[in-house]
Amino acid sequence: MEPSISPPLQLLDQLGKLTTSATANSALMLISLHGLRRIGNIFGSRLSEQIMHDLIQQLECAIRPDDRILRSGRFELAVLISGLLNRGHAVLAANKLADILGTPIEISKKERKFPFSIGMALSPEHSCDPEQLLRYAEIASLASEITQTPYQIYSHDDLESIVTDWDIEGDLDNAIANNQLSLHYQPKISSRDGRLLGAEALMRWQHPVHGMIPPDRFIPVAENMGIMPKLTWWCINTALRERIELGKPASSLSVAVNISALDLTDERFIKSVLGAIGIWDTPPEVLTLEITEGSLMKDIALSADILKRLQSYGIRISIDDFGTGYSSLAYFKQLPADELKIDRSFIVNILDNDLDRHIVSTIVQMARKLRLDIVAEGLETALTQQQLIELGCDIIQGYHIARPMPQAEFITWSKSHD
Ligand code: G
Ligand code: G
Ligand code: MN
Repeated sequence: MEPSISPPLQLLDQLGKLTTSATANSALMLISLHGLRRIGNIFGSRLSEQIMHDLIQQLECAIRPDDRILRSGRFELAVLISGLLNRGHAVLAANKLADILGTPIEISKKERKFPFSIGMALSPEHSCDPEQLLRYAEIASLASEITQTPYQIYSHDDLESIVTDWDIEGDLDNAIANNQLSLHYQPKISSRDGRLLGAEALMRWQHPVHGMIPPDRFIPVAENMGIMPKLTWWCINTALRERIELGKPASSLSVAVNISALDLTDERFIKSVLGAIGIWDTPPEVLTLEITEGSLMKDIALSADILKRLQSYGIRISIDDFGTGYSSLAYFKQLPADELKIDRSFIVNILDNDLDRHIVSTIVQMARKLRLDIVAEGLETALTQQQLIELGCDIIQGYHIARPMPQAEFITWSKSHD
């Protein structure tokens, strides 16, 4: 028996015919019915096939006679819409189809809505070549899935970010070995007398092709790849080693390292931190671990336990971006903490927003009662510093004091600051 050609190739074949015969603009929409796969798993293929069949019929009724629907996979459809006057009409068509797919279906006496995504590429705007068009629609469909929006029209930015993510993934694992990572340091100082108390270490990645990649961009990728523990390990060791090189004030200077919530899902993290302070002969109380309040909420019991055990060795715990995590005080109570960092979104506005000023003032008072150090981050002006002193905030950090800088620059800065 001859093997039948695969659905994607069939689709390309059909697309070729349709794009050459289509007179005006056309659009290719790829519909992925993620929810249907689940229904198939739970209730069996007979039901998912029945639903697929009904959906195709409804979609057929909604499109024009010249348009085509093809089944491109078990849970995928391709819709080719032709004769579009402009992009706006493609959006109208996508909305119409999304409405149909978003209508709840009754299964086992329950109304269920199931997730789907639609990616759309336009011809000739994006490409006239069927293979390119299909690729672009697939990328848009991925963007629709990631952003959880009913549909996305292809944009070159989507392609760029998918390509760089892919590049980043490939290179991140080797970034440590290839010496592409470094730490920048941002001072934390006493708000009253300006004394230098410590520094926050912030990771930087100098990529050979993409240049400086900010941590916001590569840390989520590292988390997805499962190599975050390795990066954190590098970060802690580098910060402790470089702290020794800081010179005169280093013996009392504390260094803060950001850790990821994922680091706190594995008890081996404790050993790895203790190992690092052993190697670098660091007094535990000069190492602070900053953890974002919001990121912890998933498995609070285990994370809190790991943090408590680290704290019991004298390592300091700082709750970063405090106030943005939607957490209740009951939840906060479970967390061990030595320091709270008030998120910079509150600090930026304290001069002209009464509510933000009250919030900061309340956090400062609470922190005092709990005997926690309180740090204001994102301090950008002298007036704000004055206001923070009045509110009782002891420690400040922000561009007004200094931007994060490479270690050598930080050494010079700390000498001239004395
Ligand atoms: O440094 P900015 O310098 O752009 O940092 C952006 C964000 O990345 C901040 O929220 C910061 O906490 C985070 N970040 C920077 N360095 C590290 C790091 O070494 N580990 C983790 N987990 N986060 C970091
Ligand atoms: O989330 P975390 O607190 O770790 O974030 C540190 C981030 O804040 C880094 O990206 C750092 O560059 C940035 N940052 C530090 N000081 C300031 C400041 O004064 N203003 C602004 N907008 N960002 C700052
Ligand atoms: Mn931080």
